[in-house]
Amino acid sequence: MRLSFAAVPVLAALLATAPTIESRAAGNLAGGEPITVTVELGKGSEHVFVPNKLRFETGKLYKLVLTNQSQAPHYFTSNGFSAMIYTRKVQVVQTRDGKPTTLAEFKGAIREVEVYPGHSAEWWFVPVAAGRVTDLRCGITGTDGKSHADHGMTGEIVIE
Ligand SMILES: [Cu+2]
Repeated sequence: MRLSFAAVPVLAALLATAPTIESRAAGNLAGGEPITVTVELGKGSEHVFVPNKLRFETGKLYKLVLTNQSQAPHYFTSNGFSAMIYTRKVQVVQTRDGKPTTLAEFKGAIREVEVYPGHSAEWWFVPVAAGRVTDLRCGITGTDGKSHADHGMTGEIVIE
């Protein structure tokens, strides 16, 4: 390939920006120790999120522990939330011989996690956009034909 003289400054400018891109990639926001936030899915026989108002900050790594100590399975679903975060992983951890053991990890864009009674899942993410969404809900339909969201299992998420 032959370069004209006019192209040389452009190429030099491109090369000059290359180390910047590299150093940005090295600064991994999804690395390091996470801030742990725990949300209970269901409280006894009540279909609720506890707490039902969550607040996060952009650029920080969070470990959102979704724990279900109730008798019914529950969803943690929010399309708005998933659109404002970068998911590092969702994982299932079990304590074996007193030590936490990771059973599985899921990567990629996730917008819904279902947790079964007596278990929990960890959603590791970094908020990348600020905003407020009120579409957190559990869409499971109970025996009365109503969803858990109809019974109040809804919530708000604010990212600052
Ligand atoms: Cu539910």
